Amino acid sequence: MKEKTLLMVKPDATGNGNTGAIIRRLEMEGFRLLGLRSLKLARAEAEAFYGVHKDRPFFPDLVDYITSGMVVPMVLERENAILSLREFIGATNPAEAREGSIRKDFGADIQHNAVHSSDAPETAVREIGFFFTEKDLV
Ligand code: FUP
Repeated sequence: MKEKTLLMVKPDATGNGNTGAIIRRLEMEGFRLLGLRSLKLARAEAEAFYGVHKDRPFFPDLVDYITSGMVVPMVLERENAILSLREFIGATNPAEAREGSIRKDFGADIQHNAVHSSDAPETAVREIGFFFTEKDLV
């Protein structure tokens, strides 16, 4: 079944000039780009986006980091997009990520890990809706 998911290029990767290379890999892997933005998140927006982590010790640092520069959220469509994209980006910590994965090749550490992607169907709907409306998606 075709699914939509959200991938967000994070400030370490946009700052290092890796946005284009990451999008290229996604397209080569068969993910079709339906929508794309670039923006800097306000603190309240970042706190809402990562609300599920609000009681975790790393939350303040995560919000500081994700608001420190440009992010590039995008909607991607493919068969089994949510799980296959999670597999393609690799483990949260780049040091543990699969060889050839996006986080292995473009991430530096568990915070500066290049990209975010939705982890389940409900999360994908929520995260797509956070950045895009239906008419943004071709
Ligand atoms: P993921 O779903 O792979 O993005 O990872 P999580 O939802 O577990 O974590 C969300 C983000 O919190 C990660 F991308 C990076 C950050 N994080 C930390 O900075 N430190 C940690 O110990 C765990 C996560």
